[in-house]
Amino acid sequence: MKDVKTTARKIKALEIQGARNIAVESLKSLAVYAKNIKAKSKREFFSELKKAEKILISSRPTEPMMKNTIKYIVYMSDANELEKINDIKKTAVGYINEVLKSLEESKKKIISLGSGLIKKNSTIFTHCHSSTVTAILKSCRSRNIKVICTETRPVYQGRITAKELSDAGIKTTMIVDSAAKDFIKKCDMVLIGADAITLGGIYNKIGSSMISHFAEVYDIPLYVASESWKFDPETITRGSETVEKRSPDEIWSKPPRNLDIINPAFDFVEKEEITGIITEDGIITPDAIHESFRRNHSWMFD
Ligand code: RUB
Repeated sequence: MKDVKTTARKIKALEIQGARNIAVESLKSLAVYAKNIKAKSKREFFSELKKAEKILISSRPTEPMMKNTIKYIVYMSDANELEKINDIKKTAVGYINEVLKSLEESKKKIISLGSGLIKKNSTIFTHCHSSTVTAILKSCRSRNIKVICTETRPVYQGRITAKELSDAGIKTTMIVDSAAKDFIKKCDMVLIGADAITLGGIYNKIGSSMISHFAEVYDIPLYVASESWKFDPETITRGSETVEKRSPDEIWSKPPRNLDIINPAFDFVEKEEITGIITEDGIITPDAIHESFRRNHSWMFD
């Protein structure tokens, strides 16, 4: 369980950040663990696998991509007649590799679709660090694009974006989050990632809803780059995600006594403010992503 615990700790500490990286690293640690589970029966094997599932999922409650992919692996590995532990292990690891491969494929499709939206000499506004967004932007580096990125308080994931893009030779400007309004106005497009997708919209890094409001006010198209794995089926009945609140220390490590600090990690962008979600199934609306999720992941609705 060492790898699983280390990965969960790194996710909590933000050493691993971004929905996709979190899902990929969790799956990799689960593969190492599944290979080494010492179980005498199928029941014992799945009980151990589910312990790891719980540890990983609870490291970041607002991450359906990690939750959905792990649940898929547990479900598929359990849904067969195998009894020999070695066969069960091989099957589970096989499903993990299959999902990791499919994530690579879907990322390629998203990059290709996203890149099709970005015109020569255009200016793109982004927020936080989304590996999907930076991959799209880097694929357009020969088009003389400019990127405006926020620093992303409180823990500055915008610096990861800024470094990645400027290292790739893209003209990148960083602003403080609260300067967003006047810069969005001058952009051709806002492009952000997503942590979770619901019927009503998407969740992404805190500040995303402020950005989407300004994009709407100034009539700037706002696209979200995300795999359909980020749709959260639990929100079909529950409605919304529970937004994780992070440590007040991230905002002020030695605050005055009696000061209340609240540090939500994500906020909600309503579907009316989203021009399109760039997914492996095409550029679609949040409503359509629900259908695409149901089609691609029918196992969840059995
Ligand atoms: C990261 C964040 C990213 C999404 C999408 O927040 O909000 O925009 O996770 O990223 P944090 P990706 O840094 O708190 O994890 O496209 O890489 O899945």
